[in-house]
Amino acid sequence: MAKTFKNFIGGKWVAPVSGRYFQNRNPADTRDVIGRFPDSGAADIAAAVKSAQAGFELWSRTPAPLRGDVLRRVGDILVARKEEIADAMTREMGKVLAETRGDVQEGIDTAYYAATEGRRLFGRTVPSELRRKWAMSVRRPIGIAGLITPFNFPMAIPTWKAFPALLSGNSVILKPSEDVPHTAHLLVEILLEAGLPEQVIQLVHGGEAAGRALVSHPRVPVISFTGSSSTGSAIGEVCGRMHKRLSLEMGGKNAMIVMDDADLSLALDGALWGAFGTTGQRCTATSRLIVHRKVHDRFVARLVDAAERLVLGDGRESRTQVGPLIHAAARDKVEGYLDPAVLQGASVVSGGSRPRSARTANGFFYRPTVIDGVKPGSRLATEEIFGPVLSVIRVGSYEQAVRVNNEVQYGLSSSIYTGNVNLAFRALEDLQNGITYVNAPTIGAEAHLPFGGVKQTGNGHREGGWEVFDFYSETKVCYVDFSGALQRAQIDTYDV
Ligand code: UN1
Repeated sequence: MAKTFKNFIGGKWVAPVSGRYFQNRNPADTRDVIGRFPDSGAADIAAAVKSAQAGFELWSRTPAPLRGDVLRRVGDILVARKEEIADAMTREMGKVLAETRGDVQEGIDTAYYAATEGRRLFGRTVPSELRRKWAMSVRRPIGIAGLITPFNFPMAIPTWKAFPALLSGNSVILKPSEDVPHTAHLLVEILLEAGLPEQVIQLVHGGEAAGRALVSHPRVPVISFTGSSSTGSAIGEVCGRMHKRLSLEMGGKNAMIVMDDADLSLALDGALWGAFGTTGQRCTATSRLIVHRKVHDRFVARLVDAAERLVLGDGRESRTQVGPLIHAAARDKVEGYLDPAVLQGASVVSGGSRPRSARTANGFFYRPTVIDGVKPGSRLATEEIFGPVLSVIRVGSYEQAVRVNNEVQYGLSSSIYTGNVNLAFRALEDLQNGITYVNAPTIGAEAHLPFGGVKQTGNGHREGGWEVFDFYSETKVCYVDFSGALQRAQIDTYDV
């Protein structure tokens, strides 16, 4: 019998009010059940909000450096348990161990970065236009932050959101993806072990019902969501109506540009890692390869050869290079793009089918797929697939490459491989993305820099780095007049 997990609400591990649970299975072998997790709803969210309000009262008054100390201990525990968490994460999410170790590391980096921010959280002090008067700004906590996180970075993304939210003095309600509830459970255990006061964190498992209740609860003023553009729009409508602060991190259709003067071996390594790492299930995944015609045939031939040799399997086996997709619907979606009506004459030059081996028989595997001759503007060139599918688009010039990169609705990351320093810098200006890499693939953002995209990828906020603290704190301006007399701004100084 699979283990039954609970929500964490009101300082206790509790069953969902409905008494309903869902199963969490290993995507590499669906016979392996990780556990049963609460299928929560509005009543669980209401209880979580009540507790989080009490948590906020306490935590918002705790000095920021002390809040940081808790996060430093969280980082220390993550370091000590890195291997064990990576193993559990691969079991529930599927990506290979090297990547789940990286995922934990991203949480560690985020913890230590947030911990030190506790001794900065800078405000500003500026001169007043009046004599004997000070003017300054400070950061204040906001309230309860509702965090809705996706499956592809089961540890890193919850930490990106929760750690800066906590450091800024907010309490947190975390609603993780139904596909990776176990990693979230481990994270909450670690926060408690590190000394976070119990009511400051609530963990509510479940799907749409729980998410919807969280987003629309009037006592939750801050929502941060990473996931699909359609869910992001639905959340945005509610938050707009309710005047909530909302950070959205959504789709991508990231391109790698390979110019005719590129180091092709370097670009090949980058394309394989960018397109097929995490089985293509990153917001930042390389989904389009824009290749200069002078090197197109040579480069695609090498790419196909290397893609064919990638080893699929259980991410916990050391020879595995590519794990499964997260669930059947994700694989069905990928297969839909291989339909001749969608291909529109483009040719599948590698992959394009499920593997046929005993190792992959019980999981949601799909072969790394390269599709050549994709037309700019077609579905394969513009829609996010979130799977191991790379669309190759041939171009004749740098200008055309830029046009193709920019013509999609998304704008998360991009990359250019070139030996020409002037072109590299031009690309940094010309490519319409939140992140652009030179001679590196479209994935691999670091935790201490702002992360996010332009256009339909997001709504202008950034996660990570220094900017995320703007999102999770309110700016309060303080004036102190110690002149002992009424001084009127705009009037007294300029009175003639
Ligand atoms: C995501 O796919 O949502 O830059 C996040 C990267 C990772 C984060 C990806 N550090 O690829």
